[in-house]
Amino acid sequence: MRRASHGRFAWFFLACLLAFGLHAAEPSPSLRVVVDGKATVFDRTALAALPQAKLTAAVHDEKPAEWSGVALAELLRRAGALDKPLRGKGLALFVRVTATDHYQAVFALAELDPSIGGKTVLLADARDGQSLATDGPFRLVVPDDKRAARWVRGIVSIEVVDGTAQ
Ligand SMILES: Nc1nc2c(c(=O)[nH]1)N[C@H]1C(S)=C(S)[C@@H](COP(=O)(O)O)O[C@H]1N2
Ligand SMILES: [Mo]
Repeated sequence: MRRASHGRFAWFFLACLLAFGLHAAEPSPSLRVVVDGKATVFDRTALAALPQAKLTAAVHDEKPAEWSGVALAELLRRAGALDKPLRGKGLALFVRVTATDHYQAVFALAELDPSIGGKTVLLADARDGQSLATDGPFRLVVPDDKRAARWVRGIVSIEVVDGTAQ
């Protein structure tokens, strides 16, 4: 009798340990930003520490929503790109955004450089004050594009790629 209840306790203890271990091992949603081959990982906490931006925009004919997050140019700056106006070979750099479903879209880094294109591209983590669910945790919002094709959902990485060719 005694032994049985000890046994049950041991199983319960092991189950708790396993549940805790699995929970601790579950990665917090994050994205990789790669500049000059160097990766910086941003999770929600790291992104929340960057200057926050908001804008109102709609996908297709949907009701406009308020999107909030971090300007893509600012994120790239924190990861080591766009620290100064692009010149020379920098004008052939591009930014490749990759999603969980392997969807990919690119922007010229010059499009995003505030001294050149100054295009508004937001890395959003919330819509109307709510965290993004299936579209997230991070997606792009590109209000000046005519179609929402580059509003990449479920972003896993953002890489600055050298597009120069001889
Ligand atoms: N990861 C991922 N993002 C994506 C797509 C996709 O297939 N996969 N489709 C794009 C296209 S073509 C459009 S029009 C918008 C649609 O955004 P919505 O799902 O919020 O309507 O998402 C864009 N982002
Ligand atoms: Mo689309």
